[in-house]
Formats: sequence, C-alpha cells, structure tokens
Amino acid sequence: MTSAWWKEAVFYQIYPRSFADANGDGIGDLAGVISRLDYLAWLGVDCLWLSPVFDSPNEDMGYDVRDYRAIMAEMGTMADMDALIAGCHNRGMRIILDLVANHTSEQHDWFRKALADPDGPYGDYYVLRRGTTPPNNWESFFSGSAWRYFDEADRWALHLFAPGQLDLNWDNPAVRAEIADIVQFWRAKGIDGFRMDVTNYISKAPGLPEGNEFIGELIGFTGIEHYFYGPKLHDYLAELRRDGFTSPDGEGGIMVGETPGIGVETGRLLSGADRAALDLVFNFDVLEPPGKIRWDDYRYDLAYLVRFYRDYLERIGSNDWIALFVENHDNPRMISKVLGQADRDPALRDAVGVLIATVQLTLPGTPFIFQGQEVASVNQPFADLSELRDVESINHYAKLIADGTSPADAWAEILAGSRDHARTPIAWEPGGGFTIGTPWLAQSDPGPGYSVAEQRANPDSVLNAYRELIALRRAHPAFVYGDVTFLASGERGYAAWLRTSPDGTERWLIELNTTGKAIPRRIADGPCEIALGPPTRGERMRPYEAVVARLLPR
Ligand code: TEU
Ligand code: CA
Repeated sequence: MTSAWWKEAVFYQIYPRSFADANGDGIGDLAGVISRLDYLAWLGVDCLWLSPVFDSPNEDMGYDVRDYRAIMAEMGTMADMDALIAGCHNRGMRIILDLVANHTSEQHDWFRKALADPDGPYGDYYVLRRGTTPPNNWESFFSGSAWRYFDEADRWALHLFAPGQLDLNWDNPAVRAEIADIVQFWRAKGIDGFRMDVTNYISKAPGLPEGNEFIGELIGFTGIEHYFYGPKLHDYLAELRRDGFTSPDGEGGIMVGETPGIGVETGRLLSGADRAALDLVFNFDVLEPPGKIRWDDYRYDLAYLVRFYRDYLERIGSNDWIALFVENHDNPRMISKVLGQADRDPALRDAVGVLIATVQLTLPGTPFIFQGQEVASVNQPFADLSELRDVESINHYAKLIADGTSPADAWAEILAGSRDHARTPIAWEPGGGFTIGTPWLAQSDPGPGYSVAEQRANPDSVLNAYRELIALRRAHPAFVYGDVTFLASGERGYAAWLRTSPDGTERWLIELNTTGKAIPRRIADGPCEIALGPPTRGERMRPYEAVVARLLPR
C-alpha cells in the first residue's frame, strides 16, 4: 500500500454560500471562510473542499459556471482566494476546489459563441443537434426533457441538469484542452486538487441512442445508461490527469470524482492506483439502502451503514482506497434520516452524531465531513415551498403536482429529500452568527446547545467528539494504514471491528449499538483503555452507543 497525504487526511466540505458571511449581504463568502480558518484548524481537519466559488449566475448555486478563472462577485475577489489558499497552507491545511466541467452555464462565453455561430468552432463545444423534435428521450435530473431548443441557433442543446447548464462535448479535443488549462491555472495558484462534479457523465455514447424506458422507470431518469460510464470516460480522465493535474516535477493534484451511480467495481476501474485516472470516487450507494430514494421518508438503519462499508472494504484490493462520507450539500442530514421526528431529542441526537463520526473516522478510507455535521446538524422544519431556494426541489414539487400528486404528499417528499436541508446557514452562535444581514436561505435553528459556540464550550458535545476522533486518527497509524477485521456487522444491532497498526503493536476495538434500544455487549471484556464512550464497558450498551478502545496486552 503506497502512502499519500490524501489517505491520511480528513477532508471538510464547505458550502461557501452558507458557511460565514463577512460583509452582511446574507451570502457566505471567501472572507467568511478565512475568518473561520482557526476554527477548522482547531477541529483538526487537513484539507478543505469548497463547493463552487467561480463566477456564476447561480441557477444551480455555482454548479453553473460562467467563468472558470474568475471568482463569483458575491464570494469576493481573486485576492481573497489567494489569501484563503495562503491561510490554509500557513496552518498546514490543504484546499481543493470544485471543478464543474460536465456542463457550463448558458452564460459562459463558449456557449454564447456557440449560439451565435453553431457551425463555427464553439458549436462543437456543446452537444447541439438540429431537428423538429428533441433528439432523444433523455431526461434531465432536474425534471423534464434533457433537451432545450434555442431559436436563435435553430439547435437543441443537451442539459442533463438545469436548462441553463449545457453539457460540454468532451469528444472535442479542444474542450478537453480547455479544461486541462483551467486545472493548470488553479494548480499554479496553489490549490491542491479538485473535487470533480458528475465527472463520470462526461463521455456520452456515440450517436446518443434512445434511453431504455424500463431503466428510466427504475432509476427515475431515462438515458442514464448511455453516459454514467461512457466509452471514453477512462481515457478522458487519464488524459486530464496527465495534462492538467500533473506538474512538470511529477507532483499531482488530487482528483476526487463525484460519481453518482458508480458501483464498487466500476469505482475501482476509475480510482485504482494502477488506472492512472481518479484518486477517489464517491460511492453514493451508502446514502440509501436498496429500494429507497432520497425523496422517500423512511428511517435509515445504521447497520446498513456498517454493512455497506464492510462489503465495500472486502471487495477492494491494495490498489484501491475509498472515500467515507454520509452527507454533502445534496442530501438531507444523516441524523434526521436515522431518527426522523426524534432528531431533536438531545440524548439520541448526540449518540447518533457520535456514532456516525466513529464510523467515518475509524474505518479505513478518507473521511469527508460536511459542514455542520460536526455540530450534529439536523433537517430544517421548512414551512412551505417559499422557504426553499434549490432549483431541484422547486422543479420536483411542480412535477409532482403536475402528475397529480396531492400537495400534502408532494410536500412530504420535499421535506424528506430537499437539498436545502444541507444548505441552511451555519449557526455559529445561539440565534445565528452567520450574517448580520438577511440570510439567502432561512437561518438554521439548531436548537439550544447546538450552535458552534455552545458545542465548543461543552466537553461532551458531538463537536468535541469529532475533534477527539480526528486527533486519535492522526496520532495512531492503526486508523489509517492499519488492517481492519470485522467482528460483527450490526446483527441484532451490534457492530464491532478491530484496527491493528501496520507494525502490529497497537490494536483498537470499535463497537457500536446501531439501534435505539439497549442491547447486550457481545464481545467479551478484556483489558483496555477507552478513548471514546462510557467509562467502562458494562454488560449492556446504551442506545446508539459507540466505543473506541485500545486493547491492552493481557
Ligand atoms: O450533483 C450530481 C448528482 O447527480 C446529485 O447528487 C444531484 O444532487 C441529484 O441527485 C440530482 O437529482 C452534482 C452537484 O453536487 C449538485 O449540487 C449539482 O446540482 C449537480 O451536480 C449539477 O452540477
Ligand atoms: Ca457576503
């Protein structure tokens, strides 16, 4: 197993719009992030990932880029970005940005030029087609056809996401060279790599064949089989690694692929060390058990979380390394998925928060913590659609109503799955602290005790548990490169695994109660030092109890 900084690192995802607002316009900004760097260093995270901060009209909150080399006006200036990069590096932290290059905004210069002259060079930057009807039956992830007709050019343009997010034509070498240039531009500025938005969608099947209706029904989006793992995907990623991410001295920036729909084996093909493409992929199957989708209101079983990662780890080899995550800016809060209506019961909320942290920080792989996760954030009780800002939720609701769903049922889906749950501003202090103005999206009300300041002051808080687990992971090689052995995987709610240091001198036992009821402790007691959990390992485990203990020689 080769070592790498990103295998040892704990990543922390910032959604800048909702993190900290320095100038009072209600929108989080780069100066806000800079003002909180000491907090992040105190927490102990090693690398920040910032969701998009490039110039954008924000139809999809920055995931629609207008200029890849400019900072969005609301976020600040290039000087702020330089200061942020330096601020991270001065504290021994790294920083990666979000490369949204499957598509651009309709306001990107390339697209304006493509519309003005569809037969000219920029016409071939996008997926444009003539015709009286949409070129195929593919559907957009944000509802409706994936094709939009542009009168002025007499062409249909493909958009897998919002109508203002037009897919680039990666089969055009000029497009690939542009993206490599953009990566080099940011690498020269000192960033340490990119999270790459829907990067597995960049290669579309030649001829753009009709999507299979049955698969469309099953997955919810017709056409996906023709681009989720396209014929040229690996070639394009390997080329971008070589031409964009690798410096003349051979040093490379990290490539973290956001890869919806990628399974274990396809993920290995994209991120295996011998494949020279991505370094890490996000496997989204962890977020919902089979048969469930994000819009379903159901209770997530934490035994599934353990089994998912156990199976994943058992199916990989020494060339592979996995990303460990449970939340991001596109998903509701995991504590709420587990606890439902009980998510504001402090005892349960704390226990589940610590359990999730324990899974993420003690299993082999690279943890990605999403902002707010460390302070046990839960979903927001949005009152109605007027409180939401996300294009996906707004379109999804409209589609449900148009299809005849009752307003009550449609709203229940939105409340279960809206991406805005993850995007409410961070409560730095009781009552807010995110902005002195009016926040762009309703300020989250985390409830008494759950602002960052209160969590920090409370030694028993979820926040302090994250901090201790991060420190533990850093101090003991068992947690990074050590072997893992699963002893139990959630049978009757009991899960346990061992981590052994590479030199064999240290052994750690991690055990969880994945249920809300007290259960018997199943692994016999032995001499140990408890680093996290109750003072002693008694006969029974409390609801959602998590233990991290160093085993001592008998
Ligand atoms: O998301 C891609 C993606 O497929 C999903 O996670 C998405 O939120 C949802 O499932 C669509 O139904 C990425 C970004 O993370 C997301 O914020 C963007 O909206 C999207 O790409 C388009 O750039
Ligand atoms: Ca601001």
